[in-house]
Amino acid sequence: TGRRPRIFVTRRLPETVEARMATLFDASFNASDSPLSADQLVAALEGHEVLVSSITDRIDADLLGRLPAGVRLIAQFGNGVDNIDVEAAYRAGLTVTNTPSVLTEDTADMAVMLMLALPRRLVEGAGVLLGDEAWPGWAPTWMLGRRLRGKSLGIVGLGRIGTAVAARARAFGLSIHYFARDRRPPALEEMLEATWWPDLDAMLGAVDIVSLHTPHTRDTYHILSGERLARMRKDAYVVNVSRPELIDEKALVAEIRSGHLSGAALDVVEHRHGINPDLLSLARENRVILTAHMASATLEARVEMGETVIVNIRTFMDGHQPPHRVLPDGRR
Ligand code: 8YV
Repeated sequence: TGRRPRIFVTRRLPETVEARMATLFDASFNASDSPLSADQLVAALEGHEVLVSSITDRIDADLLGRLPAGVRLIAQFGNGVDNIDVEAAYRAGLTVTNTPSVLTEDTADMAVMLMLALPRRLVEGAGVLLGDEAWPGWAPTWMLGRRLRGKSLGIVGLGRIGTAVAARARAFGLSIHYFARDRRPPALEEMLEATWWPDLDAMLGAVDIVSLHTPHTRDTYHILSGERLARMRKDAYVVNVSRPELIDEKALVAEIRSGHLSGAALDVVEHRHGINPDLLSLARENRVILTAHMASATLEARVEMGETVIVNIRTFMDGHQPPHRVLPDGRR
């Protein structure tokens, strides 16, 4: 049925995804392993209708204003779309889609993995046998961490991923608390035995672990501000597999340094101007675990993300509402 959609893909994707895209579409790829600059992206999009973007593409109002007129769809390979000015895209008549759901379980696994790794000193323990000094062997007070069972978990944002984290955390004996603007359905609360806190400050003072599962928006920037981190319980932990912008990193470092917080496990950190050296020092001292934005990095998730991008493109190009359209706040 007619011409094949002309798509441009900004990053290399798993082989099977690229192959399917090349079969279904008139597809061009950025063949390098690095993101493109704004100028390169604008030039590359000439003659294309669809931009397949990733978190490493900054699609702001300025770039949107410079896009070739034929571009009609921005199909993000990813769940979060905070790299895209969705409001400006909407006003420019462009459709934006994302790939939710398929990465939920893997991302939740990563959050729980970090939640376990931190108090049980996994990274530190794994390093001991590889160190320069010979391991002296077991002792009764060797490598003592803290028990997870019986602690309380405060989830910020009980959406798809937050819910999947809660379900796992229950199996580890954590009690579930959540902050969200709107209370979630009673059936979900009952299933998770979850307690709703309409006031984030109040929840922060009541839980042992805080895990962030909310997108980065204007409203959530530094949602864990210095003031809020100071409100957390002594010896509490922070886990973040969402976006670095949710935490005031400097304040987090200070709260760990002062001995108020026990530590943090972060899959996402600010790195545009290099990673905060104080955060790296804390990681070297094993008070912080830093991983390299890999919560959805399974082959399965990345292939399914690619397939979701394909479905979004096909339905849109066939003139239908794509299944995962992203609208600006307050629009339907
Ligand atoms: C991706 C993510 O690695 O989907 C997201 O929001 O952070 C990750 O799953 C990345 O965003 C790909 O664009």
